[in-house]
Amino acid sequence: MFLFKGSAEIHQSDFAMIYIHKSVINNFMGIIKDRFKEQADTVAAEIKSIIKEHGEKVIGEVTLSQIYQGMRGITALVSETSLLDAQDGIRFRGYSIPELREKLPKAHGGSEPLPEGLFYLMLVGSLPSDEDAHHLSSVWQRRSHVPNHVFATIEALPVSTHPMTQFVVAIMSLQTESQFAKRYAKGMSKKEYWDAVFDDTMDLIARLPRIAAYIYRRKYKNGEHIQPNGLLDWAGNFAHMMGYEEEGFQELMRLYMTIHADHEGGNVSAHTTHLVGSALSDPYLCFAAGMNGLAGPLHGLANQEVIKWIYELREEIGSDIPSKEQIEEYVKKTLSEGKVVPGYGHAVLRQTDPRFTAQMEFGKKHMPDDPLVQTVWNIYEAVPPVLGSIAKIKNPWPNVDAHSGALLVHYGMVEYEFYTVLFGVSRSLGVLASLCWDRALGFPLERPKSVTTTLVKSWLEGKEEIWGD
Ligand code: HAX
Repeated sequence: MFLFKGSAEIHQSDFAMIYIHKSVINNFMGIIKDRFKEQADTVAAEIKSIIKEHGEKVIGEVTLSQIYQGMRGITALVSETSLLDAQDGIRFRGYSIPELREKLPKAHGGSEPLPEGLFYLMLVGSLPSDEDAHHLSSVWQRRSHVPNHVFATIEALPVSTHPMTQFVVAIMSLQTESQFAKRYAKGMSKKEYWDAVFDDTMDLIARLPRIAAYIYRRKYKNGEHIQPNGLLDWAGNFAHMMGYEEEGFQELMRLYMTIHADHEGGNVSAHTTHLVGSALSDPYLCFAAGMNGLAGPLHGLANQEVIKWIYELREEIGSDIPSKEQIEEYVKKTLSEGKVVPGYGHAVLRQTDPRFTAQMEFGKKHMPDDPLVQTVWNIYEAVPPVLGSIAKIKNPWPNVDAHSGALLVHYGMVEYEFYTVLFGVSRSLGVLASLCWDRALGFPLERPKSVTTTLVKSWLEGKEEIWGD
């Protein structure tokens, strides 16, 4: 048995030389679990007193437009892991992306944050030490075994099946391993829900890179699979299993897995995971549901759509380096055909997404002369003025998906249909940390009220009380 030593100076390169007993890892799991539970108990007590003293405080009002138009701006959820500001973008437990890139633990020799560290931050609520993050890498390595029937289930699908569908089917087949489902079936006390969800969360996150890499190699690399490397961190090993050994790509995966992890609670993948969890569906069922939402083109699938759109643009104008004027013309054509410009706009953000900026900085450092990356930057100059001139579009600025594909293509990952799976692996960190919080805080079944347009009309005619029962 191996992996790590229990000292603060542990590095990824040390892993090869260090053997440790399983019980030490289990003990560390216990430490994270204890820290999480301690935090959750404190917050649960605070919430109890907030509801007791201020439960009737009105925090907003709801208009008819809002219920007909996607519930924008209705504050209706509590999600502890991150908070989105329309101007400043996402903050994870108060830390912005630039702050996290500086403060979170890194792989040895690397300069991008380890997603393990972000997960710890979202789960426990405070920054991890280097040791915490590296130990989490080891815990996930140890729990990453994927049963054979999952691979057999993937193999039962036609290879042409979209990678996101393969991913969701694989997650569903892994549900056989749910501790929560097993313990619930045996008769588990409410007080233990969080504990079983915590265990499932760790197992599921640990196993996702193996599953995603399997789908990638199956679909695009003739089924020539690559065994995990137990010496690498979670994202580095994911890169390795997909067949990318370059340090730059591993660094990109660490950044990618960090910045895509969470975007507060109301986005489709996070909200769906949370909603399904409120029925006490186990984390596998919840996460698979969330991934079905991520697979939509207005959400996570936008990352594949961006690259597709750029390739079509290049083909149409017959050049790999379209000018800003040519891009502008193509944007107008896209709009005139009744399509959206992928990678631009956001339901909440009203500025350039800091996740876009982080990727742009990565591009400037690692590949400033790449023509596709430069095209992404030219699009960034050309698109906002065009979208900004259309009154109905509230945010003409790029979101996270506008940049990611070009960085992947630079390292040779050209199979854009796979990109949303990468997003999904990352998103597990945020939505499952949130699910642990949901169960630890004892959040109940979610059941908002819906109405019919007939009822709305009778409200407007004064025939029915809006606040009636
Ligand atoms: N291109 C063309 N039209 C756009 C647009 C864009 N990029 N962004 C918004 N609009 C349109 C909307 O389609 C809507 O038109 P209709 O009223 O005719 O339906 C109108 O402008 C108002 O939209 P909005 O209020 O500005 O934005 P929404 O909150 O309704 O939608 C979306 C937000 C992200 C769905 C939207 O901006 C969009 O479709 N963008 C392109 C797809 C995309 O990049 N999605 C990824 C978003 C980030 C994410 O979740 N990643 O996973």
